Amino acid sequence: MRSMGRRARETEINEADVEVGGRSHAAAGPVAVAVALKRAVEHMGVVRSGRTLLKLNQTDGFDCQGCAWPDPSPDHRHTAEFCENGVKAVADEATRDLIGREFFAEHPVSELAEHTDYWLNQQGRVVEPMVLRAGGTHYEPIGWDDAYALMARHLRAIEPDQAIFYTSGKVSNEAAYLYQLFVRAYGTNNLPDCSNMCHESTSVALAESIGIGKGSVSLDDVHGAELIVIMGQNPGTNHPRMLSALEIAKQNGAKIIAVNPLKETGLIRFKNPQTPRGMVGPGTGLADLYLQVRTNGDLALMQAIGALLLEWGSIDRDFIEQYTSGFEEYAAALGELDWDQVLESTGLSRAEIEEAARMFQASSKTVTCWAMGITQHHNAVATVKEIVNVAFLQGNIGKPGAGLCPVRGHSNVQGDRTMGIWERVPDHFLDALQAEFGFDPPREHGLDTVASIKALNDGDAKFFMGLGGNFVSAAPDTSVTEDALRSADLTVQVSTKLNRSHVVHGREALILPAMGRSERDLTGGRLQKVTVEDSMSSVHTSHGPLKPASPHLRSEVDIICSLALATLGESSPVPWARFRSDYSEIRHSISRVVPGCAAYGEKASQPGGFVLPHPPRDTRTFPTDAGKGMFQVSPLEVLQIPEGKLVLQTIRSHDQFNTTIYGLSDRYRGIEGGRRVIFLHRDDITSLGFEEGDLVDIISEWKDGSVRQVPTFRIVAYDQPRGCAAAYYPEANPLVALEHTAEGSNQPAYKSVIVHLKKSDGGRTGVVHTSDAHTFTRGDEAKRYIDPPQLS
Ligand SMILES: Nc1nc2c(c(=O)[nH]1)N[C@H]1C(S)=C(S)[C@@H](COP(=O)(O)OP(=O)(O)OC[C@H]3O[C@@H](n4cnc5c(=O)[nH]c(N)nc54)[C@H](O)[C@@H]3O)O[C@H]1N2
Ligand SMILES: Nc1nc2c(c(=O)[nH]1)N[C@H]1C(S)=C(S)[C@@H](COP(=O)(O)OP(=O)(O)OC[C@H]3O[C@@H](n4cnc5c(=O)[nH]c(N)nc54)[C@H](O)[C@@H]3O)O[C@H]1N2
Ligand code: SF4
Ligand SMILES: [Mo]
Repeated sequence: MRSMGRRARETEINEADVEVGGRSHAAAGPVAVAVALKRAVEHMGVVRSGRTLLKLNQTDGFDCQGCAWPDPSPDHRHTAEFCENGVKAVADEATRDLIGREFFAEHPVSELAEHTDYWLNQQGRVVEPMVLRAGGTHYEPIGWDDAYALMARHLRAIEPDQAIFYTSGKVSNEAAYLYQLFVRAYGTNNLPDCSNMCHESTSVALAESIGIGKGSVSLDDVHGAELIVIMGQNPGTNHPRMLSALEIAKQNGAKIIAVNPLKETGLIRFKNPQTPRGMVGPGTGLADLYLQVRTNGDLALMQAIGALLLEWGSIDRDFIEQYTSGFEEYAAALGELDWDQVLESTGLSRAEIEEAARMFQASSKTVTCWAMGITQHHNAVATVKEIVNVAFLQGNIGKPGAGLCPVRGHSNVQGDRTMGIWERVPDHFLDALQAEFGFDPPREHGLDTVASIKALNDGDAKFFMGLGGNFVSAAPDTSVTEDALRSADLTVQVSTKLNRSHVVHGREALILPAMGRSERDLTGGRLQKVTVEDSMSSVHTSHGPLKPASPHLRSEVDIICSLALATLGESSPVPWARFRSDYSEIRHSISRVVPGCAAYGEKASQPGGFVLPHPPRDTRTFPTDAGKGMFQVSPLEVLQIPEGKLVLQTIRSHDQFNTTIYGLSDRYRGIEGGRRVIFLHRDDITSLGFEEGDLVDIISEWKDGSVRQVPTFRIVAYDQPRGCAAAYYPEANPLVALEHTAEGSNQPAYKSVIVHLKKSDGGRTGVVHTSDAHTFTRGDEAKRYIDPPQLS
């Protein structure tokens, strides 16, 4: 394989190199353009970069592999319709660095397992299917047919419910539709996905409150809003083009409230690289009010704002009467709101909360956006319901310029759910599958991500397949998740790049290399396209311009159909071979099975695609049991942080996409060259007896007496409320106990872990190998208890 020599591919993270500077004062601007171009050229070269980026997010091109933020309508698209992180995502996939059999022959799996996800990803695209035989030390090449036969043998030897089929949210609608179809035809609903770790709390809460688990706004609504509230989201890094939408809104007169414990540069000022004002001028100020809420204080904040709006009579009585139910109970509960608890939970002053409420009062069109800072807590479902309650109060659903805007993560995570990737898909969906194909899909609910890990560890599951993603690093409780994968008979990863889920494996393991979004898919001898859905329910087509990284790659559709044929045989009632050779056949079937998708292929192919129906947004119809928008009453529980402890949240740096670490520059927060840092309030550093720059181990303790520990994190002072702390994901994942999940959604509560710090013994500075990057001690007889909500 070609070793490019343009970049060192042998770089590990040497934490001794970490440099701490000041926070940036504006997001994007010329630096973002420079960084993006540098990364593109390093990975792809000049010509390939140009060819690829001109097709990114264009109607005749491919959908960005990055986040799920929507594209502007076709008549408003620029030639360069992407952001720094979109370029990084493309460059990471379209890299000319390749790894084949020589690489795997040179590196035993035990050696690969020593490396971080950062190093593994740098090695390049996997170019042929590889197998790790039982007891083997190295991955070896395997033919595609032999790989399918191996999987089929395993799948036939177990009960369908002993198999787990994970999906990550980059998978196209066509592949997602076929995957759930295969899994259900095989006989199980065990379809955990990254959404279980991402916006599950949103989906559960919205389904109960408004009858549909998706957001209710379009990009035009954001542009036209009078007030935009951004809660628990860091768009400058994770949804950078959202800043362009916010800029338009500001130019139209909108106000912005940011709710976030951390001062995030991307919520403060934006320098739009597409305008002179952004390149050389001051840029655009974003947040008019920045509420540095204490971690997990959002439920209390929304209750308080609701209470004030009620007190002031600033409510839309007609909307409440006509479209909602449960108002009396809600108003009664808020009438008894305990302001001491509100102030304790939020860490804000009453004046700050009143100022926010006045901004709600003054706005006739409010959009509320949120992401992981809301969904990854024990009470996340309740918090989302409070966001909806406030929207109901002011009638901010189903009118232009207003609505609910959960901002999704992966570029097609929402589409995958629409296509049936869901362990608890409703019966009407299964009925439609049955009518279309004539088999009886299983009706019992399947396992979500957390339950899958338990099932593997308990010996109730034996087979794990990941369609994309990096389950081992993304899931909580790294030790427990690693044990789970190791206990499987066969683990299969359909992947583009190497990651930790390939080196922590079952008794046998397969790596099946798939084509990426940027690549031309000629499966079945014709140019195939796929479709995706963004965070605002808009569906459109995507097809890549590049020659695939290797002739041995297969499309995800091809892999699923071939696996289905090998496992279920030719007598399967599903026309797998036909689907494989012509993806428009898949779209015909989607038209008949998936709600809202009539004439799917035709509509998706129009320039800009089409928007899926959303009854509350479109007609203020609420498909709940009562046919109304449901006010929901939830208790206010204050997250107690015991003396000497901190509440730790785990976040993304500016130079990663989830578990894929692109580089070591978290520019906006002033961190360069390393990742093992813990952000603390300056006064907490002192009161805990440390100094800035000290190396500490982070420890979490649980009710069952188990203890989790990650070594050598450097203390960095950062602007945030007292008692709060932040560290990067996935380095901090070993601290999150598997059972520490959100009530009602079972989503890991990655953003509220009670921890304490201990001075490091200094033994593991420098390069910290993943394999010794955490310790896990099981509880003994004498159980130690810590305060709720750190439950287990
Ligand atoms: N470049 C890049 N883009 C991405 C991703 C990536 O890794 N890199 N990941 C994609 C995916 S899958 C997702 S889900 C999204 C994630 O997008 P985000 O949700 O923006 O990602 P996080 O880094 O988890 O940041 C959460 C934010 O919530 C804040 N926060 C934490 N706890 C609380 C709280 O209790 N209350 C409030 N109000 N705020 C809180 C944090 O300070 C942080 O600013 O991004 C997507 N886009
Ligand atoms: N502590 C903590 N943990 C978290 C979070 C957090 O905020 N804090 N966030 C959670 C969230 S929101 C999410 S969404 C999950 C993410 O969990 P995942 O979606 O499982 O993880 P990713 O890192 O996005 O997956 C990256 C891998 O996907 C593969 N890949 C990339 N592109 C393609 C493709 O086109 N096709 C195929 N087949 N494979 C591809 C590559 O091999 C790459 O290594 O992590 C969760 N984990
Ligand atoms: S905002 Fe998201 S989808 Fe758009 S170019 Fe950037 S990473 Fe890609
Ligand atoms: Mo996500």
